[in-house]
Amino acid sequence: MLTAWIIMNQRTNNGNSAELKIEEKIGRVFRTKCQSLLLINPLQVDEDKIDYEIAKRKRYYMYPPYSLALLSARLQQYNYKVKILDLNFEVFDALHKKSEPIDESEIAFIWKEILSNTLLNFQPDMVGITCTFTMGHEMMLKTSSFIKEKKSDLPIVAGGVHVTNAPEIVLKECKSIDFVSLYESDLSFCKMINFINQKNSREKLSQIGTLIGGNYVAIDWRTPPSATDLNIIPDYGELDVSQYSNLGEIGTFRYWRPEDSLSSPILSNRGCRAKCSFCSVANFNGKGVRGRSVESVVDEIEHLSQEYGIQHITWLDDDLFFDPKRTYHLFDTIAKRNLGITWDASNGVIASAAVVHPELLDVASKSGCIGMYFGIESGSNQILREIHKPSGKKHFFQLGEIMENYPQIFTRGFLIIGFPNETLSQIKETIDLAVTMNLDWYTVQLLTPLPSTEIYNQMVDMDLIENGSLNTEGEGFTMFSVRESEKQRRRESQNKFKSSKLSNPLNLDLNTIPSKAELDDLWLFADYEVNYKKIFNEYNPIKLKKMQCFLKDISDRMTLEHPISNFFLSLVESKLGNFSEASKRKKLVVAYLSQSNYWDSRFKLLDISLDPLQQIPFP
Ligand code: B12
Ligand code: SF4
Repeated sequence: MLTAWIIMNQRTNNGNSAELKIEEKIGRVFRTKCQSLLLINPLQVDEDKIDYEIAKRKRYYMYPPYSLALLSARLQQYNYKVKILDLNFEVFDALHKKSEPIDESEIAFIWKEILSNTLLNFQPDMVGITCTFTMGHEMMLKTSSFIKEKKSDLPIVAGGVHVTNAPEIVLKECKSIDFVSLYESDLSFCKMINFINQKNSREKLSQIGTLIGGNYVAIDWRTPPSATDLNIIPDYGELDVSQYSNLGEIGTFRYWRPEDSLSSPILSNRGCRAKCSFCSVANFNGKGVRGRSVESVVDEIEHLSQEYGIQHITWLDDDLFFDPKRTYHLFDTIAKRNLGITWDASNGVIASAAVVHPELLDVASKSGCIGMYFGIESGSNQILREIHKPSGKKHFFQLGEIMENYPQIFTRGFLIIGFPNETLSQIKETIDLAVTMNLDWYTVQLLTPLPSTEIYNQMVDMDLIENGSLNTEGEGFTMFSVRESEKQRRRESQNKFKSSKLSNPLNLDLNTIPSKAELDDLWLFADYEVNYKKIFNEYNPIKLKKMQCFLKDISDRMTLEHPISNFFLSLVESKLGNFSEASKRKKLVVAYLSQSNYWDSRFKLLDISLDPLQQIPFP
């Protein structure tokens, strides 16, 4: 099967015939005018994968649907009636109110009932459905099919990053979806609705895909919003944005901001200056970066604070530090307007941008920055070149030094292992780099080949993944359905009582290209090397305080019964002089190890001795 983005490029000269065909299909699907629109955010996790205990610990992401609120604000400018239904919020809200675990069928019952009632009461003329993540594919399909079962003639349009990256797969696997709205749809979707209502000519249609006679047809020329078009504040309608952070995670620095502070996302820039081979942003947003006006962004923060009591914001930007003057002005205005908010850059800042303009870090810290991720990915120059990373090792080393000046900012780095043909020696370079940079924590991930990216095509050519497939299941390179730490926990529960013959994969021949199974094992060892090992020699009280907050979050909320995090938490507590807490954690470590062969063998392989805890008395 040809991949969707190739087809779309081929069709660029074919605009007119595609337009005519799509016009004709719009006429068939939309039989009446389209005045009221229901915009739906489906459940973000498959019904059968939701774990009641994990949900109760607020471990799932819980972002208000920013894209739908933006579309709503814009559609209302044309006097359309819009309602946003966030089924993800509704399910987790219901789940949090339950005192007993609920199963897959009950979860399905919750969202289906709410959706049925909304269809009945709101009586929309069409439904728009969003899907950002490939992992959301199944639930988008189920939600659309359910709508068509209820109302077979109700038109459905799907949009979002995943839909754009794999439009043909989406339409072929889900016949209930009539059209896909491609790329940034701020303007194009309104034009489509205006066309349906005979307020636009056909020539204005853009970024629409559909199946006609089983073949994928698209109008692929784009009308992306300009920087000025972006100056619009999302309208969440009846959604209570203040409730989201009570149900799950927004951003990744929950443990380092004031407890229970209300949080919300915000977007200031669209696009990224770079074009990393594993990332789909350049394909989606096109070349370059467009920034909203500083006033518009700060007005939105003020609105969030006054309307919903938001105290913390998470930037959705891909390239937050683009245009140093504007960025400086933005952070400076936030600081001067005294909005009393904190913020984090969970998505990652380009390391070279921060190193070349350290004044941005200064003003960031004055404007309330408490957490920053940096995209590092690899410590191998060769891999950094191959993936077109906009920063090199020299930037990363410098960054590590500069960030020592901002101890109040929790610094994190993204690392990837498992690039095509990546050797163990290159993986070790990544580990060494991370250790030298000494950021507070690193997220180590196995490479995920996303449709529409350069690396996806390379891996297809190398027969590592199947072309045209979402690669969401199976033993090969798969999309992340759970985080790596959760994957390890699953392996642990399956192997708790088995004696393990594992050897430390870091001791393999340095020229080895680890298999997928070896990478799964390597993850734990790499995670240990870059994150935990350094704690033995850490005595800086601020660093220890950061570790205390983070390790508590891992041990008590993120993954329970984790002897490694509890071991190091015990060590940190004793270094901070909190001996009773240290001994409580020590007791847990001993208990967890005695219950699990899996952990016992890993402790031995990682060479973790309980000796440093000997001085701590048992409670
Ligand atoms: C913020 C963000 C996050 C946040 C969460 C955001 C959220 N809402 O849940 C966090 C930090 C948690 C996150 C995590 C991850 N992310 Co992320 N993330 C993003 C980011 C930077 C911005 C998304 C965003 O909100 N954009 C702003 C809004 C306004 O844009 P939008 O949603 O695209 O909406 C526009 C259009 O799509 C369209 N549209 C959208 N919906 C609809 C609906 C209709 C009806 C219509 C007509 C139009 C339409 O119109 C909107 C206006 O133009 C994107 C990159 C990007 N630029 O897209 C990556 C991105 C989405 N993430 C990505 C990845 C890989 C991940 C992770 C898997 C990383 C990891 N390995 O752990 C995790 C998975 C999270 C999970 N669900 O389990 C990939 C997704 C690829 C994919 N196909 O799955 C992206 C594209 C980045 C990349 N590397 O290529 N992410
Ligand atoms: S710098 Fe980040 S957002 Fe930009 S292309 Fe690379 S991975 Fe994507």
